Amino acid sequence: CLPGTASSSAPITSSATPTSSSSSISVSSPSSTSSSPITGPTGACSTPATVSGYSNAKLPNPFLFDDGTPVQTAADWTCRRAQIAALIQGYEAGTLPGPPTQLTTSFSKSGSTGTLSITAGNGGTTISLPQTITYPSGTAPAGGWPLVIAYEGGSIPIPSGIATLSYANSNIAQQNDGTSRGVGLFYNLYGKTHSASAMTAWVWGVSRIIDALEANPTANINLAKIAVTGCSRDGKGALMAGAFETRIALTIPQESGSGGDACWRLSLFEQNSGSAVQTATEIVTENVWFSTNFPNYVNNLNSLPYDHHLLLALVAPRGLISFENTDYVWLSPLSSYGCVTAAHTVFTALGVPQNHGFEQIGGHAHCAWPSNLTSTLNAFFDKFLLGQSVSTNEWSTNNVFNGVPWMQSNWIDWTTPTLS
Ligand code: MCU
Repeated sequence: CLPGTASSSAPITSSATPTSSSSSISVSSPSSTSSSPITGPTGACSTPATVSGYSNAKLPNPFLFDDGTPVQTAADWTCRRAQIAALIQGYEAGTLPGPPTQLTTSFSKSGSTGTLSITAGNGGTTISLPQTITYPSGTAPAGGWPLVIAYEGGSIPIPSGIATLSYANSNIAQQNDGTSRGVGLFYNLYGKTHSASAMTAWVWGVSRIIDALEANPTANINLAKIAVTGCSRDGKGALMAGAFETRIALTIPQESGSGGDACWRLSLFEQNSGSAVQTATEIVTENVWFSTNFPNYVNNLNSLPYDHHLLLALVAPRGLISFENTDYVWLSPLSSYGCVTAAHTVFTALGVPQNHGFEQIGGHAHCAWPSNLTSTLNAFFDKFLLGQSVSTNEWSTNNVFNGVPWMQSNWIDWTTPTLS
């Protein structure tokens, strides 16, 4: 972690009557990234893992298909979104598997604590990834409790009336350093050499938690009101979960910086402009957040037919609010701002710019929550988890980019269509 890391979160207390349930299913459906057939401009939607010969120094246009034809409708976006998801897996994330061949789950509750047992099997090998849910007190709203899945517990204050699940993502895939490659429950199931990066393995785990919640209605979680959050490396991971798992209603990456909110091309520019930021060439040497394929591209970023604005755009039209911290140059403040600005064009094109927020300030330690942002955060919770009709037009930066100006026209060369 960066120097000065701290965290805080509001305690939640509750009590409830004991309940239990269980479910065991065998599944063979495809992953959440490649569900029912999608049609593209010429019929079937082609989703290659890579685009050969691609070269672009600017941020790639979200509104062009891989073959360069324009994205013009919301249905087109469904195909374009599938293309982007395939590209991100192909270049930097590795393959996100769908559900395992066997999934056995059960739920029991005692007081305010729910226990979700999850056993996943894949041709003989099984792993167990039990989860604990902490429930609010009182009577659940119609449809069940909203839930925040917080990577390693998260570092944001969670309002009352929301259940929480502290997700031990590092047990699913370890993230100590380069020696963590292939270590963790996910790799016990799929093998040490599976192409999924640690962050991709974490997404798989989040999806299994939601599978288990679906299979156990006695858990009483509102499946339409699930949020995910995490800070720093776990903020990068939370963004990946929101991007790939469409059952998540609200994604809250906190201080994710490079590898999260930031774009690879912009971080390199920021570094070349004299700021000591984290770049793609550095990040692949530090940890196992990206696939073993990504180092093949980090010295030729122009060849990437995507950048992280398109990872962020995978969340659209669902809720997304990113928080960044300009006190830490390593997080790439200019890159994060430019990248979310580029992603915002997709939310605008889909008619929901207010579903995408961004706040970037300093004055607090890395992953410490600045209380002056709580009202922004709560607006997103109110709208996406608590069923309230509130404004979420939350977008600001303190423009502390260490003397490097954000020159939008140098990076964004598209106009934003209306996709309807
Ligand atoms: C901001 O997230 C990371 C960063 O990418 C790493 O370079 C650094 O080592 O750790 C940060 C972090 O996770 O801090 C808690």
